[in-house]
This record gives sequence, structure tokens and C-alpha cells, in this order.
Amino acid sequence: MNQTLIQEILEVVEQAAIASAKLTGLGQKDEADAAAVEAMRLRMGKIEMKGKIVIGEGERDEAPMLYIGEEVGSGNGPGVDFAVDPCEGTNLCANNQRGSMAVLAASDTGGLFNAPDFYMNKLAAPPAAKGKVDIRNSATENLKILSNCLDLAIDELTVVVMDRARHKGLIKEIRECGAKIQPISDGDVQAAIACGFAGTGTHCLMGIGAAPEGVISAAAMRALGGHFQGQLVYDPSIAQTSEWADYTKEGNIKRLNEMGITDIDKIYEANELASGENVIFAGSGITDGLLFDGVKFEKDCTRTSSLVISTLDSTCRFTNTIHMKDGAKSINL
Ligand code: VTB
Ligand code: MG
Ligand code: MG
Repeated sequence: MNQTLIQEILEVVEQAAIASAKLTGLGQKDEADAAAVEAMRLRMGKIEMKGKIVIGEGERDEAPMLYIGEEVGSGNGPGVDFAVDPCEGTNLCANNQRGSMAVLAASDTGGLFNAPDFYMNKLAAPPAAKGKVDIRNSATENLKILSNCLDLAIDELTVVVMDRARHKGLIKEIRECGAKIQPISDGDVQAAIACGFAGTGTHCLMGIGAAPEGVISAAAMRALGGHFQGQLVYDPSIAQTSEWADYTKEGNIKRLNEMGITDIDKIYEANELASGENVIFAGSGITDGLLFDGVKFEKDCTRTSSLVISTLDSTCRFTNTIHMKDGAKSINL
């Protein structure tokens, strides 16, 4: 992987964000997702690389584009593996709510955990708490550690938790500690990464979201030096999701084993989920959010706001791009 890849990858997420953003607020989540997928694939195709999707829109049969195993790019150049979520938070996009973004993680071949389409218990925290908080601890214990590491009182800490039935006990425990809960309906990738930056008002992400999104979050947190741990969830009584209405714990364990995952209770550190020599994360806002704004359409231009984190040059780049329309004479910056 090389430096020019950073710029190209930025453009990939920008184009996906613009494509989805054309459909924000229209209540069309599948269409917004499809538009982002198509735009992402088109821009990726122009990159000189032997790219491969390792986390994508699903298996080849159900996903016509950006399916797991799909080869992307020109076919020449460095080998790059991708975990993509072209429209992370499709509901947020469809309802014009905060936190939807086009997102991906890239690494050298074999550098990203091929996460199954399962759930994952996650813990994300700022760099100052890296390796100090631990997903094996209770929420109460972790909040005490976080308070020490950040030099903030517990009632000054904000913890993001997905608003789900499965988190009833967790939310109660966090409230009893006195910390502030920020419930989100979707979009735990953005919340996890927001923990990595001071000033976002988000100090911790706790709870269960999707595993593929966990790998993307881990890649970003590894690259910026934040804390991220994940543990797969295979018990439907813990996940409490309608998606798994017909699934059993035993069946899920069998599925994991078939995928080669035998240590089913393993706790994965960020550098195990994103283990490549180099890792790049890129996200571009579809709607406004914790990290950046969403796409803004103007008469003569379209404005995107993005973040690229890269271990190649140890940078976090917050970028504002004005995409000028053909014939634009004056741009009101
Ligand atoms: C999770 C979360 C994502 O969708 O995948 C969620 O990680 C789906 O969880 O950020 P449920 O099945 O419990 O609804 C997102 O919120 C959006 O992709
Ligand atoms: Mg998606
Ligand atoms: Mg998603």
C-alpha cells in the first residue's frame, strides 16, 4: 500500500456518500444503500491495485456488487483487502437522522479479520484508556478506570449504547454509576471512532452491534491508537434480535465452526481484528454526525466532509472537499 492510495480511498467514500445523500430523508433505505454500493464500486475500479472485498454486502448470491470475495481495482499493483459499508446506518440516511456515513477499512492482503455476519459485543474508548479498560470487566469497573484515565468525574462521562432491548441491564448499570447515556438507534461505527477523538463529547461505546462493523471500527481505532475490543455473540437470547428468530445457539456455534472459528468466546483486540502491517480507515458523512458533517448540495457544487486515518504516515486527516460542477464560475466557499 502506498500514499496515493490514501487519496484514492478518500474519493471512494466521498463518491459513495454523495450517491447516498441524494436519497436522504426519502425513506428509501435500500435504494440509498444500492446507490452508495454502485458509486463505491465504480471509483474503486479505477484504483491500480489487486483489491478484494473481505467484508461487504454479503455473499455473492444475495449481493450483486461488493460481495465477499469480489475482486476490485485494476488487477495490477499492491494487494489490498477491504471491509466496506457503503451506507452505514441506512435507516439514519432514509430518515435524515444524524450519523450515517460511507465507510471502509483497507489493509494489506490478509490484514482484516473476515468477520462472520454475527453480532459482536464491543468496547471502545479513547487512547488514554487503551489497554486499561477491558471488555471482561463490568461496566461499573470500566467507568471507574475511564474516569481515572481521562481525569473526568464519572458524571462527566458520556457512554454511547445502541437503543436495543438487549441493553436494558447495561443501560441501568451505567445510569446507576452516574454516567450519561447517549442512546443511538443505529451507527455504532461512528460512535466507536468518535471515542478516539477528544472534543466529540463521546467517551465510550459499550454493547452489542454487528461484527462486520466491529472490524471497521477496530481498524480505525488501531490506526489512531484508541481502545477497541470485540467478542462475537452467538446466543440469540443475548442478541435479542428479530433477525435471529429462527436461529438457535447450537446452530450458530455450528455455523461459526464451519467458518473456521473454533475459539468462539475469544476476545479480539483491535490489532487482531485489523492485523495488517498497514491499515487505512476512511469515512465520509452522508448525514451530519459526531465526526463530520453530511453532504451539502449547492447550486454549483457539492461539499463533502470526511476523515481518513492511516498508519502509512500516522495521520488523521479531516477533509472538506468542494466538488465543483461543470461550468461552475463562482463558488461560495
Ligand atoms: C448494527 C450496528 C450498525 O445496524 O449492525 C445495527 O453495528 C443492526 O443491529 O451500526 P440490529 O440488528 O440490532 O438492528 C447499525 O446500527 C447500522 O448498520
Ligand atoms: Mg451496509
Ligand atoms: Mg452497517
